[in-house]
Amino acid sequence: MTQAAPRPAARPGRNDPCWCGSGQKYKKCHLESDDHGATRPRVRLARPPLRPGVVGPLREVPASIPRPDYAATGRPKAGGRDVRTPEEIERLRRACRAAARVLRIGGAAVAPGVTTDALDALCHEETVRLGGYPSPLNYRGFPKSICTSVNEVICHGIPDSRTLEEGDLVNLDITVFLDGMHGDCSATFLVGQVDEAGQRLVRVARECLERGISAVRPGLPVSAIGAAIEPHASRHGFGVVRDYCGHGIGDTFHTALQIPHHLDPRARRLMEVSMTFTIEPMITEGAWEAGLWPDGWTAVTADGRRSAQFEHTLLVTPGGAEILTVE
Ligand code: EYF
Ligand code: CO
Ligand code: CO
Repeated sequence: MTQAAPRPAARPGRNDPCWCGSGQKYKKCHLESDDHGATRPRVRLARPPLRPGVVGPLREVPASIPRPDYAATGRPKAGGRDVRTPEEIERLRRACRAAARVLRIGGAAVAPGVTTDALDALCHEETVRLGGYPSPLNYRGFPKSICTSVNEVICHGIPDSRTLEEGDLVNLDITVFLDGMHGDCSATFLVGQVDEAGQRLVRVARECLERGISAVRPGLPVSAIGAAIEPHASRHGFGVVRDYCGHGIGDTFHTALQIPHHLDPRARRLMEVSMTFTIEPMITEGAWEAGLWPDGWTAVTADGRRSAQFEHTLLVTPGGAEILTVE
């Protein structure tokens, strides 16, 4: 792994090259995220900022495996219903079970010295072995089969040549398209020995997902989910990312339904029996504000502190929620 360029004490001018070495002008690159961070007290980070590695070529999926509509073009069709038929739910169950299995296998391979690209290869192979298509691959042009989000990366980290280091946090986000349905789950793993604060962040992120799931009930607005999550994160001094939400899921990867993880009273859509969506809170050690790497995919915390996330695909039942992304 190459060392990240440190943020300089004095900021570059708007039209100067960015401090991160991207080659872009500062105003097009880190100016906005530096501004977010500047609204809060600066903390000295225990580690250098993460820097992108080399991204390998697109992986092949055998022609015999059914693909989602965007596999060739990168452009998914818009829309998709949020309430599913019993037959659709059975197919979604199978996709979700496969995703949970791939996540378990990928997670077991997390260790210092392993590249995120090797985790991508492993998860890709297992997905294909199960007869599935790795949903992220070419979804809106995404170049890899899973997302690997390390330390300050909130989500959509691209697997690359960087090796995991002792003390890192890494989220593996797996979505499998199988039987015409997408099953989506993620978990954050500790790489070797992680400091107490990192362990607490991961524990609280898992608890936030659990609290969100417990708030699912037909007849309640989806805002009940964020209302259950945000106070738990706040109690621990953690932030809840607002720019990325849970989503309706089924025969499309993302329907129009959004599930905020913070308290957002505008999220008035009522939960209904047989609705399917994800809950995937991203919990930060510090500021909830996000920035974007110049690659256009990788979402990072604006202040460079760590983020952790867990995700399940859920079915709304008469009594609450059933977790579909289990083996
Ligand atoms: C162009 C992507 C598009 N989006 C969402 C596309 O729901 C997800 N995880 O739980 C999820 C996973 C992926 C995803 C993988 C690729 N994409 C990412 C980032 C920016 C973007 O805009
Ligand atoms: Co996911
Ligand atoms: Co998702």
